Amino acid sequence: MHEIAERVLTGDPRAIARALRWIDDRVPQAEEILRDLFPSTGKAWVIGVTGNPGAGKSTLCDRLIEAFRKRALKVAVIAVDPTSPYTGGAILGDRIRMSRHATDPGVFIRSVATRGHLGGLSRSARDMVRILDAAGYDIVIVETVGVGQDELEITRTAHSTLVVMAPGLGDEVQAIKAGIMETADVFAVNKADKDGADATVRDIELMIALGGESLVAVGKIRGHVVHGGAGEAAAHGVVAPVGASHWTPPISRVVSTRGVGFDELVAALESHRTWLTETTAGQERRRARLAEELRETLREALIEAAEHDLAATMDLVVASVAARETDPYTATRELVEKFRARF
Ligand SMILES: Nc1nc2c(ncn2[C@@H]2O[C@H](COP(=O)(O)OP(=O)(O)O)[C@@H](O)[C@H]2O)c(=O)[nH]1
Ligand SMILES: [Mg+2]
Repeated sequence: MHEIAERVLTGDPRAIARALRWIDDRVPQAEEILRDLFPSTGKAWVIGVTGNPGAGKSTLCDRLIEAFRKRALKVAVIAVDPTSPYTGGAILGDRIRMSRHATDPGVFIRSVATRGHLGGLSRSARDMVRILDAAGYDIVIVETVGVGQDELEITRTAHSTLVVMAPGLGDEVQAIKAGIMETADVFAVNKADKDGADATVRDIELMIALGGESLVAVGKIRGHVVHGGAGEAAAHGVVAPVGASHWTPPISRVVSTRGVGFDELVAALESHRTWLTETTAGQERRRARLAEELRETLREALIEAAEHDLAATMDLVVASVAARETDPYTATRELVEKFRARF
């Protein structure tokens, strides 16, 4: 076993930081470590936190850390931030908002820059989660910066996705339409101390109620199990009974700046975790995610191998397609056959 992997297993923060950096930089040792550590993963509960910038995600994460620490659980946070000039300060902001936990050995906080490596980010996030999982953190929180497609990808690596909404941001409904509904396992309406929180709750309830069949269909395709038409239960923050085949996202009102409503929020998250582990639908979802990951890594590895093996032939084939001696369709089929013949 790699020395760094061994040290990660003992929870050594410096080894953890090193391993995370290797993943971020995509150095070859990263895969070696991930292979070594994989058998020791699968224990942590991974919570994705997403929502519009300014909704209060970092402030809320700080309170979640507090709530889980009170329950004697070790917590790690990965805050994903793009290093754009507009949000460059966000990294520092996240650190500051959670800084009171910096000296607690049961808490590990790390900001990750997106650096524009789009699709690769969800893979990096997933691999980083595995390091923290192997290192013994009971809870790994992944805070994303916004609600775009990338963020949705990242939260899909989570077991439970918490969508943070807040009154007064104006585009809640837009964000919901953008695909958040099929990702949300629990909603937090933050800034419940401000006017408009009730309206935000109603918006979400409405979207859940209107979601209906189309959401269920989309959710299944994406490996999520979403139940529409159950606004009634969600309306009162009632958590769906364990054993239900569908999950209805509950809505919790919180005031993150003051730490109000967090017992309810943690209870809502915990009931989702129980649903995941104890129902067939939940177990299927976890399996679907792993299958998806495997397909993704296989696709990448195959493309890489094929491009490598066929590099020499490619130039010739391109030339003969250009000369109209063959067509791209036949050429592709012949290249695939040539590649397969190697096995
Ligand atoms: N009134 C009020 N303000 C809040 C609350 N939670 C966060 N904020 C403020 O909202 C702003 C954005 O918070 P932040 O956690 O950085 O949001 P993020 O961009 O989603 O991570 C900060 O000024 C917070 O102090 C809350 O519950 N009530
Ligand atoms: Mg933040």
